[in-house]
Amino acid sequence: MSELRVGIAGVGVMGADHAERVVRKTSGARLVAVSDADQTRAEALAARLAGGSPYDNVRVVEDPLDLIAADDIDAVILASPGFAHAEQLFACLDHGKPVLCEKPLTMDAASALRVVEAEHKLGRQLIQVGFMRRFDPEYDALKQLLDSGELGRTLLLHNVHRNKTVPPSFRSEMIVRDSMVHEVDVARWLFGEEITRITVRTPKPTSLVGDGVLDPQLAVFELASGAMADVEVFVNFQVGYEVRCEAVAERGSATIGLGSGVFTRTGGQWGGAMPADFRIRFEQAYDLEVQRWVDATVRGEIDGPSAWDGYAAAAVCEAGIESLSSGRPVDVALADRSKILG
Ligand code: ISE
Repeated sequence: MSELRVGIAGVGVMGADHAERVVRKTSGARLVAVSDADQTRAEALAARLAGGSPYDNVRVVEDPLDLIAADDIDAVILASPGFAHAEQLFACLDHGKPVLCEKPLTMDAASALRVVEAEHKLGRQLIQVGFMRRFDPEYDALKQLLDSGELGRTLLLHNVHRNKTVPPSFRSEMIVRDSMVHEVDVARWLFGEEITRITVRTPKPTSLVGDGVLDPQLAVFELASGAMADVEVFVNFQVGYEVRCEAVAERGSATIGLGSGVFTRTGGQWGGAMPADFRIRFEQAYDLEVQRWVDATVRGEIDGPSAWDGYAAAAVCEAGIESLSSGRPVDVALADRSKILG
């Protein structure tokens, strides 16, 4: 396979971004087709990409399942809404199509586990989950530092995750499933172990979004070894996009996410710009994620978070949503990995 022919299902904010990325920044891949529940949006995107050959023939496919089945599509990027993922992932597995699936893998742990089992039955990994922070150079450097053992064993993570604003449709549960899920993955990845318990507490909510949305949220994750991670997620922070992570280890700590943008000191003041959203802050991570997914897919592999990682995150978020309403710690019900994957 010399050039990977890619189809994208769902071209809202993230899918449209990935379409541009595949066309303009990714080598060894070619965007063949897009689909979206909003046909007009898909057509507008295809027209926008039609600036010059060879991309002036990106076609719009009405049904995402037809896009997945198409003979001229080798691999799929799923950026459709989370509730559509399960059906589309099963279709990818049925057709043997490698897929880069935006998070969440699916909406609940039970369906995510069915996806893991179906992929395992096929005997090869076709699913990679879009936890793009693993490709961010700062997170990557932090992971390497912690793994080197230079700071001793890692004991704690403190995380901050703030969006400037989110659409009004963003409910309290989505703060767990769509935003906090990134820290769930970061904690599992940096510690290299599973989260066994989660507590989500809700401080006084911001008055700037009404309708009972519990924002910000504070969560504590407990990991199998007894290590812990905390995170403040505040998705209507108003100022800009901010993601920080401090790892505390036996012989020191390391922080990332302090220095995005130009930091100035002048006229008795210091400061810098804040990115408006995650597409700017994590642009390099998304670029690397897609390029490495394309390269690995051509080799017949995945290179990043697996279906199991997507399932484990879904199981933690499900427990987190339960804790969101009770405020109490909830144990994570995770299937036995060795029994499922052998
Ligand atoms: C969004 O869907 C993302 O995935 C961003 O990375 C996250 O920071 C944001 O809170 C989510 O809404």
